[in-house]
Amino acid sequence: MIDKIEVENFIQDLAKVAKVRVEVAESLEKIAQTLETAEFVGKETSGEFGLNREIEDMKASSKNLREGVFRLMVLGDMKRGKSTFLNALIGENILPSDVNPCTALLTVLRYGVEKKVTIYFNDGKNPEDLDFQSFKRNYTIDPTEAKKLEKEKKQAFPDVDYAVIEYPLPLLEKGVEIVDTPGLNDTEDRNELSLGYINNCHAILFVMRATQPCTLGERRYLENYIKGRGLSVFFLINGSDQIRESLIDPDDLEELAEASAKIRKVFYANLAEYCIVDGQDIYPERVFEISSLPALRRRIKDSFASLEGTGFPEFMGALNTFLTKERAAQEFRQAQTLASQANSRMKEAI
Ligand SMILES: Nc1nc2c(ncn2[C@@H]2O[C@H](COP(=O)(O)OP(=O)(O)OP(=O)(O)O)[C@@H](O)[C@H]2O)c(=O)[nH]1
Ligand SMILES: [Mg+2]
Repeated sequence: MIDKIEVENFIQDLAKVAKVRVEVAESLEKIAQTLETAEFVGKETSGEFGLNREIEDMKASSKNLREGVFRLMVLGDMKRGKSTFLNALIGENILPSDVNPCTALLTVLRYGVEKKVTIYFNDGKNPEDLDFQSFKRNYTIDPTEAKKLEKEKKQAFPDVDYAVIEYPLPLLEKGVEIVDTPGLNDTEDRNELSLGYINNCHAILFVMRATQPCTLGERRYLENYIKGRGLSVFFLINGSDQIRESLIDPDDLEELAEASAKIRKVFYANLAEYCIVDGQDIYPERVFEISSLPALRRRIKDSFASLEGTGFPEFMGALNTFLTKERAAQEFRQAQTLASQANSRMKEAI
């Protein structure tokens, strides 16, 4: 009986959330339309306000709310294992990953009955469907090319907007999408590709390396791009298997425990402030030590293999709680942030 009441309550709550979602979507759309009119009138008279970005972001967010899309963005410095983490999650080696700079496109992973890749262009060209082999071959940059482009401050595929991979992964049902991004680096122009998409996402999976705890660059990205955006951030401390490899004696368990404790301390000192939600410290629900490569290897051999010891079960548990319990609150928080950002930009422009 108790179960039945709980299920009914749950369904009622979901219906309420769906209703509020549409209301918030309509409000955002109205604000965007009003600003669009203001831009149009301004253009004819005193000049534009320069709010096109805000208008686009609010329209995208309104569309997401209507369609029930919830987007998680995988972000991090170069070579932290972002693509390997996603491949491990899928259980197949689909996203390009390498020791060399590699991911060159924003790649959105969404639910589809058939496995499929589509490239979307920004120059009016029709979208291109291709197989996974051609996707890896044609849209991965080699290291010399990457260095050259970085020097020239050019993008690898300037005519591509993003790629979409459709995949029959249960996690992606119910409108969850995960975005793989090119690694951040110190070229602002290149980062713009990943960071420009943040406002289309609700939560961040920030991937770091256990053996390079919180580099200066990473602290800067968090400070400049993540703080104060109303985003929920999960921190994935990847490559935890490498701590052992880096010891003088990999079989010395005491040395391993000591090294791990030291690393944990550094992460806690730097990440704790990003894990305070409504005044509460929820660090254990936001920071996870994972080993993506061993997890991927196990899943490629056997898709039902246990991932015990790789940190994946713990992270997946927290992500599931987040997606079922906190998702709606996060969606509304993000809509509020976008509206108030547009408000302050408008005031500045006036
Ligand atoms: N030992 C170990 N190696 C890993 C792990 N995760 C990733 N790697 C390796 O690290 C290298 C980089 O991995 P990627 O997944 O391409 O990293 P990325 O962050 O997507 O790189 P960019 O897209 O170029 O920024 C690859 O050689 C992976 O095999 C891990 O958990 N353990
Ligand atoms: Mg990558």
